[in-house]
Amino acid sequence: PKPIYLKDYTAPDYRFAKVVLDFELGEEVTVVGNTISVEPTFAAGGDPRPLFLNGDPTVELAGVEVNGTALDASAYVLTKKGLTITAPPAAPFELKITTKIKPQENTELEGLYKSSGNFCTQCEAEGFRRITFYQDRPDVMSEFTTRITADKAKYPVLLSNGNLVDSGDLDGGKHFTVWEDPFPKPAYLFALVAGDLGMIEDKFTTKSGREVALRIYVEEHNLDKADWAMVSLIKSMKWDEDVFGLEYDLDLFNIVAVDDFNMGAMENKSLNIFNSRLVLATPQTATDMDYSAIEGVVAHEYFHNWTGNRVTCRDWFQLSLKEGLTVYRDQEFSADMNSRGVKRIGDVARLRMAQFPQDAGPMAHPIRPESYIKMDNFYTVTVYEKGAEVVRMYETLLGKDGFRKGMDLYFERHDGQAVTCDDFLAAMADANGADLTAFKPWYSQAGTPKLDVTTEYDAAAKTFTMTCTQSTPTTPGQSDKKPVLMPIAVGLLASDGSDMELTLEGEAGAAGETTKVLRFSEASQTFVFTDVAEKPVPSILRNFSAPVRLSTDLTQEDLIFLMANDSDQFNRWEAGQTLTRALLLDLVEKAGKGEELVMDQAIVDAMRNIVNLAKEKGADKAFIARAMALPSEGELSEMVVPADPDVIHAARDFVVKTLAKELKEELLWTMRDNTSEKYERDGESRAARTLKNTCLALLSYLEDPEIDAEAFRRFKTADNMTDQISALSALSGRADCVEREEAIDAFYEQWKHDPLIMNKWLGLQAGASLPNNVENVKRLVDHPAFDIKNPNKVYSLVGGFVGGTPINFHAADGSGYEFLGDIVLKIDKLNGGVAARMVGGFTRWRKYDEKRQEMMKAQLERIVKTEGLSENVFEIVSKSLE
Ligand code: B3K
Ligand code: ZN
Repeated sequence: PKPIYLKDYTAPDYRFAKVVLDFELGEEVTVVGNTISVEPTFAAGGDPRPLFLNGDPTVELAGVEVNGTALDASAYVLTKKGLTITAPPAAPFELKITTKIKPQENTELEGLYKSSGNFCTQCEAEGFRRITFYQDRPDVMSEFTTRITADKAKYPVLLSNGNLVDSGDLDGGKHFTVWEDPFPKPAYLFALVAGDLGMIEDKFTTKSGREVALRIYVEEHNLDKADWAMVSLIKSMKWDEDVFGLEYDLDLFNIVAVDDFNMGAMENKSLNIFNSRLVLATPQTATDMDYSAIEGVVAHEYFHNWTGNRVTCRDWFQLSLKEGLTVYRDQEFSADMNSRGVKRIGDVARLRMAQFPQDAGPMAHPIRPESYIKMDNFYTVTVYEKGAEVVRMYETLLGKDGFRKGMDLYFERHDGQAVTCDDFLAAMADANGADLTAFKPWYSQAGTPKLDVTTEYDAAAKTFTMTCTQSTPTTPGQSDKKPVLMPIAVGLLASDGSDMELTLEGEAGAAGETTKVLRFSEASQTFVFTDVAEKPVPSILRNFSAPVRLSTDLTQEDLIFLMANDSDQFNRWEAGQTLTRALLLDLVEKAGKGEELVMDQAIVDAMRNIVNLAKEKGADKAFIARAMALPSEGELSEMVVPADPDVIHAARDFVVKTLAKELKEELLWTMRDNTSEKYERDGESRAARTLKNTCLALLSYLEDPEIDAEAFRRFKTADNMTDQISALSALSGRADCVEREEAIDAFYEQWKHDPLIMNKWLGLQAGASLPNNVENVKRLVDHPAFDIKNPNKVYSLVGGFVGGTPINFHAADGSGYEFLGDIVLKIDKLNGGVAARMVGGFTRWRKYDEKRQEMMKAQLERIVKTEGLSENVFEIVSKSLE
C-alpha cells in the first residue's frame, strides 16, 4: 500500500452540483442508482481531463451512462481503487452510475451495512466509495436527494439526510421515502437508515423561532432508555446558541442508535448515527460515567453541524480542523453543565494517559498529519485531544471574547466551504489583530514539548524571575523542531495561601489580576514579576494552559502547600499528582533494585488531609475523589526506561495498600457517610457516589474479608449501575475471595439479556490484575456474551485486557502477547479498523526490557507477514517496526 501526502493535494477538476441517489434495499442484493450533475472546474478548451471516481472491490459496477447514453467499456477504466471516465464531456453533464452491493456481508461496518437486522451507514472517512463510485473526498460538496425503497414490514422506518419530501406505498409490500438535503455536503456526511425502530420525540425552538422536531430512534425494547440523550441534545442546542450564537438550520434532527458501530457516533447531516452505548441509559443500566459520556458525545455530534458540516475540511489531513475544535467545544459544554475544574482534570488525565504515549511512539504525528496509508488510522487522540488543546490555547492567548471574535470571523468567511487549519488560524489572528506565526508549529510538529521552569526571588529588588526553556523531542521523520508559542498561565501565592496581585515587568498590570498568561515563544525566555512583597510559591501552567510536560524547581513542601491552597483547582490536583508521581518513580527504582520500599509519611498526611476535606460543609467531593487517585501504571510506565510492568505494579500496589492501611478509618467513615438510602442523579449525589466508590476501591486493596463482605453486600443491594459495578469491580481484582465468583455469576445472570451491560462484565474481568488472567480472557472469547464481530465487545474484552492489566498483557512468558497477536489476525479478517485499534497494544514495544521487546517484535513480524492483511493493520504494524 502506498501513502498519500498532504503536499500532493490538488483541487478537483470536477464539481458535483447535485446528486440523486436511489436505493433498492434487498436481502440478497442492494441496487444503488447514483445520478450526478457534473461540472468541470477548469476552463473550456484544451485536452479533456479524466474524471476519477473512488470505488471498492465490494462494489459491483452495473452501469455507467453519460447524458442518458450507456458508456462503452472502452470509455472507462475500472480498477480495485475506482473508476476513471477517460474523456468526459467538456461541458456540464449528467453521469449515472448503477452499482450492486451486499450490505448483509459487510463486516467492516464501513459504507452500508446491517446491524441487528437494520440497514445503516458509516461513511466517514472513506466509506461512501463502498456504496457507489464517487469523488469521495471532503472538498467535493453537493446537494443530495435520496430515494429509499424497501420492504415495508421489515423496514417501516426509512431515513436519510435533510427533509422528507415524499413517501408512499408500492406493490409487493414495499414502500419508499424521498429525502432532500438543501445544504451541500461531502459524501462522508451521507447517511441512510432502514429498519424496525421505535422513536421518542421532542422539540426545540431556536432563538430565531424555528421549530425543530427532535427524534431519537432505538429498538422498540429500548424506548425507555433514550430520555437522557434527548435531554442532552436539547441542552446542547441551547448552549451553542448562548455561547457561540450558532443555531440549528433544518426543521428535523434525528439520532439513531445501532449496536454494531466502529466508533462512538457520527455527525451525518441531520441524521446522527450513534453507537447504542452512547444513547441508552437508565440509572439501573448505565453508570454516572456513561451518563457523562452520552451528554458529551450527543453534544459533540450536534456541534459538528457547524464545526464540521457547515464548514468542513478541504482534505483529511485537516481533520483536526473539525475534530480538535469540536472536542474543545464539547469539553466546554460539559464543563458548563457540570463541575468545570473536575472536567478539566479528567480531560488532562486522559491526554496524559493516551495522547502523550502516542506522541512518544512510532505512530507520533502532528495534529495535522503529513501522510497516511489508511485515513481511519488517524482518528487519534492526537488529532482529537491534542487538537482540542491547541484550540484551547487560542482561547487562553486571545481571551474568551477574542476567541469568540475569531470564531465569528471563521464562520463569516467560510460557511459552506471546505477549508484548512491555516484558514482557522488566519481567522483567529485577523479577528484579533494578533500575530500568531509562532503558533503554527503546533500543526506541523509531533511530540510533546518539554517545558522547564526555574524561579528566583530577589528579596531586595522584590522581583520574582521565571526562566522558561522549551524543547520538543525528536519523532519519526522529524528531527528538527522549532520553538512554539505557548501560553503559560501563572499565579503567585503568598505565605497565607492567597493569590498575589501580579505585575509583569514591561507590562501595564491590570489591577487585581492574579493569573497572568505569559506568551512564551522562544527556546528560552525570562519573565520578571515586580513588586513581589514576599517569596511566593508559584502556581505554574494553571488549568494546564499548554499540552506540555512541565518540570519545575518546586520542592515537596511547595507542592504540599499548593495542594492545600492553590485557587486554581487544576493545579491543586496537579500538585498532588506531581508529589505522588515522584514518590512512585522513586519506589519503582527501589523495587527494581530489590530494595525495601518505605512510604513517605508526608504524602500519607497530605492524602489524609484530602480525604478529610470531605467532612467540610460544601466540600467538592468529585474533586476529592479525583485527588485521591494515583497516577496509573500506564502513566508511570511512560516515565521509566526500560519499563518493567511487574516492578511498576509492585511499587504502585505498595503505595495504594499502605495508603489504604493508614487511612482505613477515614476511608470507612467517608464511604459510609456518603452512602445514601436512595439513588438520585443531581450533581451532589453523583459526587458523593464517586467519592464513596473511590473509598471502596481503595479499601479493597486491604484484602480484608470484612471489606470483601461489605463490597458483596453493596453489590447485592445496589439500586443503580454505578454502585453495582463499583462493588463488583472492588471484588473483581481479589484473587482468593469466595464473593468474587459469586458476584460475577450473579451479575451475568441478572444482565445477560443486555449487550451493553455485558460489555461492562467482559471489560471488568479482562482488566482485572489477577495472576494469569490471560486464561480467563481466553475462556471469555468463547463465552456466549462475546461476539468477535461486534466492535464494543472487542474493545471491552481485548481492549480491556491490553489497556487494563499491564502485568497480564506483559506477562513474562509472552502469553499476553501471543493472545493479542492471535486475536488481531482473527479480527482483521472481519474488520480491519477494529483490528488496527487493538494491534496498537504492540506499538510501544521499544519501551520494555529486551526479552519483552523480542517477544512483542516477533508478534509484529508475524502479523506483518500475514497474507491478506488489511491496510489498516499493515500501516500500524509496519510503522511500529520501522
Ligand atoms: N467524525 C466521526 C468519526 C468518524 C470515524 C471514521 N473512522 C465521529 C466524531 O468525531 O464525531
Ligand atoms: Zn467529531
